[in-house]
Amino acid sequence: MTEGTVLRSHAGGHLVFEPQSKASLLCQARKRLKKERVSILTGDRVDLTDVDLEQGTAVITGCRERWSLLTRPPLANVDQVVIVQAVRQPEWNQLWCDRYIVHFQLELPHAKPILCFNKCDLINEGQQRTLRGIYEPLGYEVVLLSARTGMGMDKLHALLAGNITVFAGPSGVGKSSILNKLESSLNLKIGVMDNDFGVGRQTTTYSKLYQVLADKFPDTPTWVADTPGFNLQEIRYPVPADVMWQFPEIAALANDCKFSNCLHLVEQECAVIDHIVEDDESDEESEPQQDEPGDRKNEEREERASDETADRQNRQENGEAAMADSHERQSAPLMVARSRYENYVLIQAEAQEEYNFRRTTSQKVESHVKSVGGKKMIPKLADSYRFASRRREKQKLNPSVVFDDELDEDELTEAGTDSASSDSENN
Ligand SMILES: Nc1nc2c(ncn2[C@@H]2O[C@H](COP(=O)(O)OP(=O)(O)OP(=O)(O)O)[C@@H](O)[C@H]2O)c(=O)[nH]1
Ligand SMILES: [Mg+2]
Repeated sequence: MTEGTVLRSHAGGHLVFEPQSKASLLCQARKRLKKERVSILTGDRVDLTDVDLEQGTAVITGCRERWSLLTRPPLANVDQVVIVQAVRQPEWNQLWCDRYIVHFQLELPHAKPILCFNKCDLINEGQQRTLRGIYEPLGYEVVLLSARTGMGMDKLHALLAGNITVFAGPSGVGKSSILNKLESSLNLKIGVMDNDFGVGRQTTTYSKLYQVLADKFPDTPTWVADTPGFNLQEIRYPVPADVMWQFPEIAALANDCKFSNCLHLVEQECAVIDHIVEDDESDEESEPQQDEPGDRKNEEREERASDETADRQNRQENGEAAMADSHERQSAPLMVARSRYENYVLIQAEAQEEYNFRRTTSQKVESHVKSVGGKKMIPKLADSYRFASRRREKQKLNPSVVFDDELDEDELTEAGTDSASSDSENN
C-alpha cells in the first residue's frame, strides 16, 4: 500500500499523485469510505492499493488525518496562503486586502499569510515602498511582483519551495498569470479584465493542486493551488471581541487599555485610539509611471501630497509621532496607521452583523424547536403563548396551589411575609 496526494477531487473520482512513480492516477474510493461518509478533498493524503501504472488507476482505501483545512475553497493540508492583490487594474483596495488577511488568519491560524502585490509594473518605486511599509513592520512577508515582467519571482520561489501553497485573492488580480509564470506548462486560463467594471471575470472556477518548480527543487515536491475569488458573504469573521487579535498592531496595544473588554471603538482611555497615526503618504510624492500627464487626479494628488508634507512637518515640530518612512515605522514603537484602524472598525462592524445573524439562526434557537410524532417539527412558543400542560391544569384546579408566576410582585412579597409570619406562629 502506498500513500498519495489528491490533486483534484470531484464526483467522478479523484486525481492522485503517487510520489514513487511520480505519476498522476485516476482513483476511485472504496465503497466502504463512501458508506462511512469519508469526504476526500483536494490536498488529502490517501492510502492507495491496486496501483496500475499502465492504466493510470488505483483504489483509495483510506484518508489520513489532516493538519489543516481550508473551507472556502475546500482544500486539505495547506501549509500557507499567498494573498494576491493587484496594485492597479483592479485598483488596490486596502479594506479587501485586510478582509482577506483576517479570513486566512482564521482559516490557517498556524501560518501567517504571505502578501503578494502583483502588477507592480504599473506603479513606481515610491508606491511599492509604501505598500511594503504598511505590512512588513506588522510581520507579514511582502512580495512585490509582476507576472508580466517577472519581477519578484525569485523571492516567491524561495517561499514556495517544498510547501503546499494556496493562491487566493479577488478575481482579475493575476493569480493564474503568476502560476503560469511559475510553470509555463500549466497553461491556466487567463481572464481579461471587464473594463466596464474594472474587475476580473471569475475565470478560475475550481481548485486543483499543481506541481511547480520541479526542476529547481527536485527532491521536495512544491504544490500550488489556484482558487476562484471570494465575495463578501464568503469572508470569515471572528466573534467581535476577537477581531483585534487579527490586527497585530492593535493586539500589541490592547492590554494597555483602561477596560479589559475594550473594543477600541469609542472607549475612554483606549490605548489603541491614543496611538493612531496618519498614513504614510510618501507614495504620493512622485508621479506614477503610466499615468497620462495632466491627469486631474494626479494634480489633486500632488496638491494633497504637498498639504500632507506641510502637515507632517507641523506635526513633527509639535513633537507628535509621525510615520515618515517604512524604516522609521519599523523602529517605531507601538502605533496604528489610520487606514488600518478604519478597516478594523469596518471589519468589527461586519463581524458584529455576522454574529447577530448567527445568534438568531444558531443551534440554540433551533433547539427551541421540538419534534412531534417523529419527523414533524413545530417551533416551541414562548411561555406566554403556550397552553398549560394537563398536569399543570390539574394542579390549577386545586385552589390551595398558587404558582409563583401567577402572582405579581406585590402579591409575591405579601405571600412571602404571610408565609414568614405563619412560620413564626407555628414556631
Ligand atoms: N500589467 C499587468 N497585467 C497583469 C499582470 N498579471 C496579470 N495581468 C493581467 O490581469 C488579467 C487577469 O489575470 P488572471 O491571471 O486571469 O487573474 P486571476 O486572478 O486568475 O482571475 P480569476 O481567475 O478570475 O480569479 C489578465 O488580463 C492578465 O494579463 C501583471 O503583472 N501586470
Ligand atoms: Mg484565475
